[in-house]
Amino acid sequence: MNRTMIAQVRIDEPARIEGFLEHVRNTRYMAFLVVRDRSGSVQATIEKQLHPEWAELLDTLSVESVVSIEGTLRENLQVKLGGRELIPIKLEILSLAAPLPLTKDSNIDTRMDYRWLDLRGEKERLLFEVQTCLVSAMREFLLQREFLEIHTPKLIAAASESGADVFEVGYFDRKAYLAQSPQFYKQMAMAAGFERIFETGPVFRAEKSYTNRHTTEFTGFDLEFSYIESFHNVMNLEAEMLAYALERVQKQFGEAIERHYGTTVVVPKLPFPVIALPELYRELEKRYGYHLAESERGDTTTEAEQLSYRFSMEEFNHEFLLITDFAAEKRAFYHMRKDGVPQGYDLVWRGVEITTGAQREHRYDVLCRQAEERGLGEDVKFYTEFFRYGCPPHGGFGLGVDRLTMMLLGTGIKEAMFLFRGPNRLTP
Ligand code: AMO
Repeated sequence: MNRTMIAQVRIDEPARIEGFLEHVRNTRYMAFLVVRDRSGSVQATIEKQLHPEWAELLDTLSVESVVSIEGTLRENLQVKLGGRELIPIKLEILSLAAPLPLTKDSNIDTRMDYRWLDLRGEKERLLFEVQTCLVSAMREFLLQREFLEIHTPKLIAAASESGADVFEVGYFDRKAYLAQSPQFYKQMAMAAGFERIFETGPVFRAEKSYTNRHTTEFTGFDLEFSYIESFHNVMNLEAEMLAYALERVQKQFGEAIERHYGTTVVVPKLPFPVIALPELYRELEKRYGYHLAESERGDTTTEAEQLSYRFSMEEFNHEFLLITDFAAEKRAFYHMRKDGVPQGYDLVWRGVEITTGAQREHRYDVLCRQAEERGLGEDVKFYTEFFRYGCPPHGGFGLGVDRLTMMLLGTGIKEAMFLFRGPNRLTP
């Protein structure tokens, strides 16, 4: 008999189900087994005197073992789990579980040590259903607009964002680096005439940060497109894409997210509010007494990002805030500048940065000059070459998928990733 998903089993029809044992209650005359697969759970009810041959097996059964049960589903309104129970005629243990090292109250590090057990919960599974929905909606949005999906190398010859925070790896008899961003290659695709591309893939940062939003390896959702007039085209595309994806998530999972995570999914209104960084600092000081020395105001701080959520809600009734006009020395050398001001932005959602985007400098001479100012001349020569033989004006952004998921559900970054990587964590 073929396996049937638990949610598909029909009353009075024989079926075979397979799954984990969520709960075992073995009494003198009766045994109750709650079996869970990816579609749901059901109780199997065993009248022990009808199956003396299972006595020993039932005594050994432990929670989270994997079982296969054949039987017929009957209606029984006394059963709490959906008013139905499976009456087994065959019972087999496929894999016996050792006593569990994890409880509901285990701390986050123990949960990470046994992540595969932690992930068996309905709440944890939901997170990945939501993430799948989110990423596939973003992909769909871009495919509808004729973007190509590309896959760029993660082993590279030069640091892609800045010399600091880069992992060095042995590469035969020389050194290579793990990509801190697909930045160089998504721009190469513009020089190749692709016009519109995106990529979702691993991004590495050798940052010794121990916050709930930093990790040393994350999933980036990056895109780049040509023939833009300014970085406002980039901001608008991102806002539209996020509104599209969040609407999908709200429809499919809004209720479940509310129930499991206590967070409301709000479909953001378009356009997203925009504010220049100096103006934001003036507002934060005026409204909340947040003071920062003038010399520090070229970049956002963690506190400023957090406060900007309050500001954005009060001023615009919007969870998202686009921040522009950062100081040139705080931004990457490849950002286009206009009167010295980088033509880029950060997108902050519920007080945490989720994206950096910009129009790029596509003029070869200007780009080389900006690279040299940072002492990057030789290292990035392979990259500046992309702009020597004609390249359209272009821009794009990099969005952290883990940050996006975490802000959507209101978790920390460790829970929002399949497997977290940090300065102290390389396993499992
Ligand atoms: P940036 O360095 O801002 O920009 O990275 C883009 C986005 O990636 C996420 N992110 C992180 N997520 C988890 N842990 C980290 N340590 C971490 N660092 C960054 C954030 C961030 O907004 N090349 C540019 C993008 C571009 O201009 O296209 C870049 O990498 O969500």
